[in-house]
Amino acid sequence: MSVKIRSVVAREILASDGSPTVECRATLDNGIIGTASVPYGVSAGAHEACMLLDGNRNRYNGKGMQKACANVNSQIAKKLAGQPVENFSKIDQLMITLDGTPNKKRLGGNAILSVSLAVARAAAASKKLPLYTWIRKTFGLKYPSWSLPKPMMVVIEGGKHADDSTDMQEFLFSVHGAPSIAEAVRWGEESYQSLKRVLKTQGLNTNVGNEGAYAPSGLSSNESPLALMVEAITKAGFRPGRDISISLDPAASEFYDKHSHTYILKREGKGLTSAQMVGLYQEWIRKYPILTLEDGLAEDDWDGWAHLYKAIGGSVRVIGDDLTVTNVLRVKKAIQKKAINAVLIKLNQIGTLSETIDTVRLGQQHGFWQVVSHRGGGETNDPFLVDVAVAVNAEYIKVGPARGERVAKYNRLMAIEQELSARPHA
Ligand code: 2PG
Ligand code: MG
Repeated sequence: MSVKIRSVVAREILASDGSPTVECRATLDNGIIGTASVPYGVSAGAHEACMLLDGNRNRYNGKGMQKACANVNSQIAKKLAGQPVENFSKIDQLMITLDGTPNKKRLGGNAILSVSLAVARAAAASKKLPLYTWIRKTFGLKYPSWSLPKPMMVVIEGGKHADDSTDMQEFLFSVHGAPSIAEAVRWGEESYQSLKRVLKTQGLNTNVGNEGAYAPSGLSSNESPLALMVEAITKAGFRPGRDISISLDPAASEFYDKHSHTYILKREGKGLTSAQMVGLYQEWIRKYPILTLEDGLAEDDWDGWAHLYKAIGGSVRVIGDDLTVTNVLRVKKAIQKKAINAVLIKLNQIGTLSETIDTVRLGQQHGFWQVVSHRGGGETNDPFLVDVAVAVNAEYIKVGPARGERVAKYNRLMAIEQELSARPHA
């Protein structure tokens, strides 16, 4: 007998920056309940699914999400009541069709995703399966075994995520040499703490930005974090490049000037062309143990990306984030342009679980790494992204390293590791 959706109810909750976001509770006709919430980004890409905001300046500076909640509680609730949860893709498809726009701007990507995730969680609970197992089964994903995602931790942040820090948004530790995930998390966190001591020794402050990473003011250049990070890894007792490497997410769309077609690096007082940016990254890759480069160029600088990939794709993973926005159409274009060999995955960039899995599948068919990511601005304590990353054997999760809403993800990942070691054939 199939299990059907009885109701979906959305409400505003607060995200990590103190502005509202959407939480949905899905109830099935067997009484099982699933709850999930959606995050949002501060440096969101222009091609992401629409986050529907109320726009009422008298409430949360226009950032309320009552309209998105109302769309769930009226139109979506009506459409989904009585739908069997076994056919999960149909549920997402019904919402996509009901919305009827290419970027979900009528009902809101935030409204639709909250329902997609809450129903998924209820469906998994109803089958008495861990969420990650349910996702793997439901989408017919076949892998020889479980291979857990490793931690990619933001340790210095700037750009839109902090004031008076680097122009580039994120400098990260990617931990790949550890014997287990719990150990990898420890190595990453100890290196993050070690970086604090290194910064203090240099007379730099250790205030943190949106994602719990240090955001020291007064850094002399965008390159300066790299040497500090290598020192921190070494002083923590690990081998740079062997145990822990460096990842970069400049989020270059944020400092690209469309009029002059240059990338404005205020720290250096310079404007660089796309080709000069590629040259800069090549130089850094020669000097530091860099594993991945995400959004090294702006989201529509396609020719620049092709050039970038040609120059460095043989030695590092070139990740699309704002470029590809977890969207099959954008990933297809990136494949055709030979622009990337890795994809950042953010559920709210596309707005349903099914479409997220489609994007992962396409990337994996091309041998691309999958990095499932938190959002910089408004995260919640919901660790849903971790279950997705586990279900698809993603190479990394980009999260953290500190603040409750971030460590919730690592705590979930470590719990899954324990669970799977107890029953590896789950
Ligand atoms: C990014 C993210 C997450 P935001 O660019 O990868 O770190 O930032 O959520 O602000 O877009
Ligand atoms: Mg990014």
